[in-house]
Parts: sequence; C-alpha cells; structure tokens
Amino acid sequence: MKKWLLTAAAAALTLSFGAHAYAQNIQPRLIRFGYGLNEDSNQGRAARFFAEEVAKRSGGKLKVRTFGAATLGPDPQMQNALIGGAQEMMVGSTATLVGTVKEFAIWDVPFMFANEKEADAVLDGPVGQKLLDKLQEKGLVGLVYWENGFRNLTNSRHKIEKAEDLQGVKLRVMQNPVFIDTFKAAGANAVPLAFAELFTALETKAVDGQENPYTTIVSSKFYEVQKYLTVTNHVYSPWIMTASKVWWDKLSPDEQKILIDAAVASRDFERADTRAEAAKALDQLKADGMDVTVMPPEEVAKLREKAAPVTKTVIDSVGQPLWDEVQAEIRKTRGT
Ligand code: TK8
Repeated sequence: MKKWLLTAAAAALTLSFGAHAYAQNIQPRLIRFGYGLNEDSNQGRAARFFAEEVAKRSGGKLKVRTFGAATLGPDPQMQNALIGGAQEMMVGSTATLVGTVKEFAIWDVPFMFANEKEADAVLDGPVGQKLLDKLQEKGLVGLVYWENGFRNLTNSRHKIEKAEDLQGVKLRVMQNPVFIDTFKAAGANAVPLAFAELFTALETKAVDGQENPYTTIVSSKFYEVQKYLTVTNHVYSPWIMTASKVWWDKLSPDEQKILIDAAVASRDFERADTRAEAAKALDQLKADGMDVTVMPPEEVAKLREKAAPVTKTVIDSVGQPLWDEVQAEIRKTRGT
C-alpha cells in the first residue's frame, strides 16, 4: 500500500515537472535579471528568451523575472548589487567592469576586431573564458558574452565626415577609461555618463552626441534627438551575462547547469537576432530622418592613429602576454 502510494506520488511529480526535473535537485527560486535597454530591444528579447529557457529546463521551478530599462539601476549599480548579493543576475556592458577586473579593458581597444566572426572566436575561446574566470574572486560569475555590436557615432551638432570634425564635440561615453581616452585623443570632449541618463542628456543637449551600435540607436529612439549618424565601426562591444557569486554558490550543480545551458542558448539566440536587426537598422534610421555619413577609410585611419597611444596604455595595464594571446587568436581566425 505504502509502496503504491509512493509510486503514485512519484508518477504525479513526473507528470507535473517532467521526468528530467524530477530526478534533479532543483528548488523553487526567483531570479531577478536586470538589463539597461528597453524591453523592446535586442537585449530585451534575449532576456525573455533566457527566462523561457530556464523555465522550460527547470520545469518551471527556476523563475527568471526580467527588469529592463535600468529599472534595477545602471550597469555599474547592478554589478555592485550582484557582488553584494542583493540581485541575482544581469546582462550589461563589459566596459563598466574594467574597474573591477582591469583585463576587461582589452575588449575596449578601438579597431581590434574586424568583424563579428573574430569577436565570437576570441570571446568564446580560451581568452574570453580566462576573463570570465577572473570575475570569480571579485564576487561575480561570468557566464557568456552577448553581442552589443560595432559602435557608431551620432550627434546633433553637425555632420561628422572627417576625424577632425570630432573636435570639441561633447560626446557621452561609457564610464570606462579606454573610451574616455580614445575620444579625448580624437579631440572630442568625452563625458562619461550612465546609459540610463543618456536619452535625456541628448534631448536637453547637455551632450551633443553619443556612440552605440545601430540596434541601440533604434531601440532607444536616439534618432528622435540626434540628426547625424557617422558610420565608424570604431569598436566592437560585447555584453556579458553575470550572476552574483554569493548566490550562485548556494545553487545545486543541477541548478547551475540549467542556468549555464540556458545562458549559452540565449547567447546564440541573441547574436542571431541582433545581427538580423542590425542588417535592417541603418535603412530604418534613414527612414526615421537621420543623415547618414560613412566615414571614409582614410579618415578612419586617422582615428586609429590617434588612438594608438591609448592601445599602448591598455597593453601596459592588461600585460603584454594577454595582449599577445588575443592577437594570436585573432590571427588564427583570419588564417594568417
Ligand atoms: C546598456 C548599456 C549599453 C552600452 C552603453 O545598459 O552604455 O552605451 O552600450 O548597451 O550597457
């Protein structure tokens, strides 16, 4: 009789949670997952995808609640909340992690990756993993890199066609030394500011311009307050998905595996979705009234030259061996 009851109970559990989940050690948990862009953005779509994957893979026990538009705070604030254990997960820029793990500055070096294929290979390869691992001793678990994308310039002051046109333009940059130095070297007045404050700063003309991938210029509606777009592709920006380490360490191996697998699936979804959106975004921005200029290669070369001392500073900071390792990985991808 007892045996029969147990079997029936087990069968009921199996039915409600799925055979897989039943065999695993999964507790009901609420996971607060924050991000900075609007819900209607590539970041928002991928965050929801992640939440659905986690629900599916945990039989609904692990519940990811997503918070977009920096409602849990800008990237640096969320990073601190994760470190302190006040928030479980987030996705955001690697650029604002440079104060926590200095090696992340390597991803901010202008003109380092020539295309997405190189970025994927390096970020998903041993060096990308090495940097993720470095977060552990700072209280963060680095899971995967998503694509933010190649960054381009917008401003409301004048057409920027030549490198020298940047002179004196008040440009919002991320809270990161490499971005500040790069744009100062280019002659701009670089102002570090949280992304959450950017639209208002552009609208009130507290700053003239900013730089972000096409997809963000669309989803954050910067075209409403910025007339000129200059295609420079001056740097590839990754996003990084992180978890609070104090929280992560309390999870069972089964729970951790579900989150890791769902993170990898979300990365693949996000990159494909972002690339599809980026391919259409430029036409959309033109249709929205933006004046688009492609900076000619010889002018881009000037920007690159002006940034060379900044690259040197990054190499000094992250160390020559890490730099060489990244360059070797890039060459491998190029087949040279
Ligand atoms: C969103 C930011 C954004 C980044 C920036 O929270 O700050 O300009 O490109 O994507 O992480």
